[in-house]
Order: sequence, then structure tokens, then C-alpha cells
Amino acid sequence: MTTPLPTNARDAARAMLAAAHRIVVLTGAGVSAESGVPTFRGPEGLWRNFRPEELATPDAFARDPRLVWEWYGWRRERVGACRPNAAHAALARLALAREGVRVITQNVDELHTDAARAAAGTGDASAALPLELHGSIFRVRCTACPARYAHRRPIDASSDATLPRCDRCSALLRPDIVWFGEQLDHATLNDAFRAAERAAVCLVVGTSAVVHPAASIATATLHAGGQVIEVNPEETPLTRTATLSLRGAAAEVVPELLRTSP
Ligand code: BJW
Ligand code: ZN
Repeated sequence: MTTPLPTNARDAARAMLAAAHRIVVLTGAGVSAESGVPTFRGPEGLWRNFRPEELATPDAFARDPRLVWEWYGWRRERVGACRPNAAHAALARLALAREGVRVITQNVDELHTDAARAAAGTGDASAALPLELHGSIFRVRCTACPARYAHRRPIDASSDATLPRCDRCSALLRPDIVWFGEQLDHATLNDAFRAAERAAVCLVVGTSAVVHPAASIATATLHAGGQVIEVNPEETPLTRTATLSLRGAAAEVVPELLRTSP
């Protein structure tokens, strides 16, 4: 029996993903949009009301740590109330069900991790845990010593004295997030690029693909001979080079692409 030819781009993408031996999934803020997490760019994006250089750079933190912590405290409350959506869940199930799937995220919201744990239940979630390129809003690191740990307590930025301090050395803590001008963790980035180069398909979901080096991960798959499938309601700089670019929302399109039966 011959396999029927795909009739549209979504069918073609489903067939490509079903046949791929190795898959990397690169996600951005758009994958969490339907969970209620604000994106950065665009009409409803965070950067419309807040200037990145005043809040997401090491200089901004050195200048005014209270302002920066106030902003992160507000975002932590907002993100902390959000839950994974159908796209996070489908990606977690895929990574647990098939070998050779790696989820790489630019997001700091930990929703892929929540989805991985939910999908694994009492089992091992590790295959579905993402590489977090830009860190986590629910982790902190010390500005003076190597300490780095999970931290979900509310932030009191009402005075310098109430800002979060290191459990080990009492120096000021900062969000464990990669700000503009800062280097991404070398080992994490290396793992991400190695996975991308070995992948038959890079599925790119909900990123404007303007922040580097993350945006170059999809290009690494293309240059190594693989294919790129983009899911985004808008065009991005990647659209032109992607093998397939699907217009739509992550929570609707991703589960449809990953369904195992028609
Ligand atoms: C939906 C949807 C739905 C909506 N479903 N989709 C090369 C060229 C030019 C510049 C550079 C370059 N290489 C490096 C740079 C500099 C800089 C950079 O990239 N700048 C560009 C912006 C111009 N990069 C850096 O500084 C990086 N560091 C670095 O390169 O270090 C090198 C170095 C070497 C030697 C010494 C020192 C340094 C670090 C970048 C860190 C980025 N961090 C941020 C902020 C974190 C702060 C925080 O979270 O609090 O990370 S920036 C921000 O953008 C955040 C995101 O992870 C990142 C990407 O954004 P994302 O995820 O794409 O979101 P949006 O909002 O842009 O897009 C959402 C998309 O979703 C849209 O397309 C929507 O259409 C779509 N969408 N609803 C599906 N329902
Ligand atoms: Zn410390």
C-alpha cells in the first residue's frame, strides 16, 4: 500500500516529524502566550511598556537593583500563576515517547519543565526537560559567590535592605537569567547546537527569531542538511529559509502536528 501524499503544509509537517529520526524543538515566548505569559515584542509585548536596556542588562541591575527586582517580582507573580498549555503538553509527551527528541527553550517560565513532570507522572521526566538557554525566572544566582539555586519566595523590593540576599554569603542575589550582552552558558549552548546539527527536523515554535545566538540554532539544522518547520501566527526572519512555515497559534497547531494518528 502506498502512503497518500500530504495535501497541505500541516500534513507535510506531520509526515516530516513522524519520519524524523532526531528532532529538536526550539521554543520562544509565543509557545507560552496561550498560558497567559506575556511575549516580549509585538503589540501586547513586555518591551512595549518597559525598555529592555533599563531592565534586562547587567548595567541596569548595577544602576538600580530595586527597579530590576521589582520588575522581576511582578513577572514572577504573573508567570507563577500560569500553567502549561496543549503545546507544552504535546511536546513533553513527544519527548517522553520517542528517543532523539530535544526541547530547547529561550523561555524563563519553566512551563516546559512543569509539562514534562506532569506528562511523566511518577516516571522519569528527564527526557522531556528542556535546555533553558536564557535561564529561569524562578532561579537566582549570587552576585559575589558561585551560589545558584531555586527561589520562588515573593520579592520585597521596597528598600535595598529587603532585596533577596545569598543564603551562603549574604551578598545581593540576581535573577538567574541571561541578560542582553551576557554570554549564554557554554555547555548548554554547546548541547543545543550539537543537537540541532544532528537533527533531521528543527521545529521552531513561537519565537520572533531575532535574538542571537538562540535564533541561529534553527540555521544550524538547515546548514547540516536538516529541515526547519516554523509555527508562528506571524512571519519572522526565519520564514524565508524555513522548509515549512505554518501560520497559527502554538496550542492549536503543535498538538495537531504531533498527533500520532490522523
Ligand atoms: C505566538 C503566539 C502563539 C505570539 N503561538 N506563537 C547577532 C546579531 C545582532 C545582535 C546580536 C547577535 N549576536 C548577539 C547579539 C546581541 C544580542 C541580540 O541578539 N540582540 C538582538 C535583539 C539584536 N544577544 C545577546 O546579547 C545575547 N548574548 C550574547 O550574544 O552574548 C555574546 C557575548 C560575547 C562576548 C561577550 C559578551 C557577550 C544574550 C541574549 C539574552 C536575551 N535575553 C532575553 C531577556 C531575558 C530577560 C527576561 O526574560 O527577563 O530573553 S531577550 C528576550 O528575547 C528573552 C527571550 O528569550 C528572547 C527571545 O524572544 P522570543 O522568545 O522570540 O519572544 P518575542 O516576544 O520576541 O516573540 C514571540 C513570538 O511569538 C512572535 O514571533 C509572535 O508572533 C509569536 N507568538 N503568540 C505561537 N499563540
Ligand atoms: Zn553568595
